[in-house]
Amino acid sequence: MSRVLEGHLTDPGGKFAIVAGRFNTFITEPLISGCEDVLRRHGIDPDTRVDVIWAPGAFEIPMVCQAAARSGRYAAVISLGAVIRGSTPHFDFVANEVAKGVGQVGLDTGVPIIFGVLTTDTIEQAIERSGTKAGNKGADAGMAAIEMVSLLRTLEG
Ligand code: INI
Repeated sequence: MSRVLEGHLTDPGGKFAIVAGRFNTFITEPLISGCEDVLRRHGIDPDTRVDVIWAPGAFEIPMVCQAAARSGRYAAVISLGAVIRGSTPHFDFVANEVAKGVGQVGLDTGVPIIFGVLTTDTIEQAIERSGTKAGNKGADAGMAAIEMVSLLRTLEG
């Protein structure tokens, strides 16, 4: 029988940072609420253990995540943003940079950085994923943060 190592969905302790993009706040605010709600329901009080840090837009999210991770204050950093396709190639540049950058910060710092940035073709798709019929990706990101902190503790211990 194999030994199975996995993260648990119980409070792993420590503080959490949510790094959110101000661009498309009508989407990022409900993502933050969903994330805070799931953390709270797992025993992590947002008033004392969660900091929300605003970046101007998704493009800047990786650099802010890097600063938060390097501060040593957080068990995990959760990135939340909304990149919505328009009629110019701008979407592709922003979407590619944020995905690549967030992944890189996690590997460089060893702090779990969760990717909760929506990249959608339409505003409707973003609305669906921020607390309506396709769930709330902010809540999913909060769960992934708890699981990753727990998993890394298991692997390190
Ligand atoms: N930022 C977003 O977070 N979402 C978007 O959809 C978006 N679009 O499409 O332009 C966006 N652009 C701003 C970008 O993230 C930077 O803040 C800006 O270019 C300044 O560097």
